[in-house]
Amino acid sequence: MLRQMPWLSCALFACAGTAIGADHKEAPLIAEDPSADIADIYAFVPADSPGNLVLVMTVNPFSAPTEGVNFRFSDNVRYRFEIDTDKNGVSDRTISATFDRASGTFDLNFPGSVNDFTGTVTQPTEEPEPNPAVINTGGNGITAFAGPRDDPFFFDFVGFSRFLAGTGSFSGADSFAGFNTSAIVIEAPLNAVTLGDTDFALWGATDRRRVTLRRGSRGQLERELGPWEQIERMGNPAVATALVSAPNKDFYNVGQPADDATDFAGDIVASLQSLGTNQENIDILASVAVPDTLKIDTTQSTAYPNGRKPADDVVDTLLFFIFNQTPVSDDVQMNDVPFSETFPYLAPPNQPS
Ligand SMILES: [Ca+2]
Ligand SMILES: [Ca+2]
Ligand SMILES: [Ca+2]
Ligand SMILES: [Ca+2]
Repeated sequence: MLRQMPWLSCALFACAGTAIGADHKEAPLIAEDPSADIADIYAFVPADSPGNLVLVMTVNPFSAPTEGVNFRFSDNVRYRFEIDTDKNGVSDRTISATFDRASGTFDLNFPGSVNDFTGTVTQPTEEPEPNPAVINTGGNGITAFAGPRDDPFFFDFVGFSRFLAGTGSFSGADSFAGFNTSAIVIEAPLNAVTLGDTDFALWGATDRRRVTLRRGSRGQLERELGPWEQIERMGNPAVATALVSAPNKDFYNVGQPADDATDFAGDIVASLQSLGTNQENIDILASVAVPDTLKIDTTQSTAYPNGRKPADDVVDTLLFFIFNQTPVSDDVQMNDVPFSETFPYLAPPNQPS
């Protein structure tokens, strides 16, 4: 299909000088910081618990199973889900996680702190079998998991790159197959997330603390922890990777969704125009991506772009609108390993044999 689209240009996926994914290594600065680099964000209503919401954040993209024990959450990163109940691009409620490697635990913080609790991290291992998933249970029916999982994203980006280079096309091979990520999965009653709003938006972000190391007046070594500073964010797959221009990708990551229309809509529209997307479909994609938040109406079934389930073929959905509602597929329709029907929903990590 893509061979018949000569107007397809390098604006999509190929010219960033970074790897290509949903949000994997999408910008120069965050690509150097894997444990804070969000690969994907998901939000969905689980089939067997319609009053609940599941939130997923994956980091450490392209974790190789043979080096599994080196891919962990950082003690110096705060992992955030921002909940935007009135969909104006300004956060109204925050759910965050911070990690303590020495104790192997993570602290989950909920709005108003009433549901805060500490969980145990599922540790990576290089044994042939992964460690069993530790499912942590807090008050108010909240469950949480943090640890290695198979990367739930699927896409033939190699085929796409070869097509753009004029040397090949889609082969149906999932470029993310066999790689892991570090995943945070939280399932909570909707009232613990939104105070009862059923139609809202959300995004993920990571912060690092500014750390000052110095020698004190008596010659002692001192370490001072400064404020948290946002270094990464993600709402929809492929927006930062594909539609924000290369010079603006780092700026996008430190920005706020409320500013997206001012700061990045021009970039996004120009990228789509260069791909031949017409105004009708630019308007549809802009309603999804500007501001770059994941919208979800929990009274409707989850299917991207109404929320996002791990199984949703988001690449094909985006290609459909980018190419003016022409069905286009990378021929990868599902993840390389089955998802679980039950918490934590993502597949266990790939292990070295
Ligand atoms: Ca990222
Ligand atoms: Ca808001
Ligand atoms: Ca996978
Ligand atoms: Ca696909």
